Amino acid sequence: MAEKKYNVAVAGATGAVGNQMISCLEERKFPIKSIKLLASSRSVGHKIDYRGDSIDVEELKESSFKGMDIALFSAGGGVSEKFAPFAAKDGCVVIDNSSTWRMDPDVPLVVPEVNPHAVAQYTKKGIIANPNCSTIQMVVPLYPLHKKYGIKRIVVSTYQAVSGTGKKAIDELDSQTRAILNFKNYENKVYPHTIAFNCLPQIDLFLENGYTKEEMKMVYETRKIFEDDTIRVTATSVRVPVFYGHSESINIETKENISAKEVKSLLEKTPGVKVVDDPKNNVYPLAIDAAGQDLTLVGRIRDDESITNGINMWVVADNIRKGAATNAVQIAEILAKEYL
Ligand code: 25A
Ligand code: L14
Repeated sequence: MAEKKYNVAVAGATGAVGNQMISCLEERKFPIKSIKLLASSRSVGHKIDYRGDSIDVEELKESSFKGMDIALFSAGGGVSEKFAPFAAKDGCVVIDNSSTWRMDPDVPLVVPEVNPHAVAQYTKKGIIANPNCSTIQMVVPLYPLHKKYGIKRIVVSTYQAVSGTGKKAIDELDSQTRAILNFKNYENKVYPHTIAFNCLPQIDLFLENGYTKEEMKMVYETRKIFEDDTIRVTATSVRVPVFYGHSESINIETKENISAKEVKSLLEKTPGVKVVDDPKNNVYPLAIDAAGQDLTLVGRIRDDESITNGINMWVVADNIRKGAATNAVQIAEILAKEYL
């Protein structure tokens, strides 16, 4: 039987994540009948290559999704809020990368290595949410540990690349770095402070409780993906002058007896994870190695000697690929294979 093929739209096609979504569809040979590339009116006139064809970028409109089967959205929260319902109404299933729909009880929040079964809930609103980049790379290695040892508490600090904010932030780190090295003047346009040669303990806006939205996303999204509201999570999110690849220092406390040795051997068998942990030879996960590939790298796996059942680890992934585009395309693969 011939393989079924799909009409796929990408909304936000000219952005950092949208571009990567197009490449992932191509790399993973997603069965595409036709592809529609959508962005704001500013991008009309641009062309993007897809499998050797040069495709015109069209303006995103309410009527853009007629006849489409799947739409991958990464054009910001406001665009998703406004346009995803129009796509769903026209029978086009939305896989949305923004934070808008993630905590909606009628929208599944999916990491394919963890809760692929949740995709089935797409029928409620016609929307599936892609989690936050920092959450995705944390839950991929922690899920098998949670199943086996029962995680009580997670303490995480992130070291996040500028590409998470989009193209304009990539340009800002580049231009500030050049300006500073050449004793030139520069402005802070994207972030409230200089990001070049600096670390900013703020990602997204501050909330009433003193945490940032990014930090609280890690708390709520982890509980939803693990389908366990008892798990305690506390996060500190930091922006660092890195272009691609988020790093995370993760500490967990478990109910059952756990050891670094067992964690290492369990993670060596975990799909989507690569253990990179040979400290004697200075081998551990690095952002520049994680960038450009799809695995979540885990290293520096150590017993937390301050408590009975605790582990420390260092986890790194490409925030634009596994943290956004690859995860979205993996969801599309499950949707196409099992449900459409
Ligand atoms: O609200 P959120 O969820 O927090 O998301 C905020 C932003 O974060 C990125 C993404 O930025 C998003 O806009 N993002 C979201 N989730 C992410 C994740 N998980 C994530 N990044 C990483 N990880 P981006 O820059 O990567 O992508 C922006 C894309 O969205 C399109 N877009 C914006 N508004 C739109 C729209 N498309 C349709 N309708 C709208 N109303 C945007 O297209 C891009 O594809 P564009 O046409 O606006 O931009 C194309 C070119 O124009 C330049 N440009 C951007 N803004 C301006 C501009 N030029 C002049 N003036 C401007 N104001 C850009 O340089 C781009 O090349
Ligand atoms: O997906 O790094 O909720 O500035 C919003 C902030 C993605 C990262 C999300 C950043 C995040 C982004």
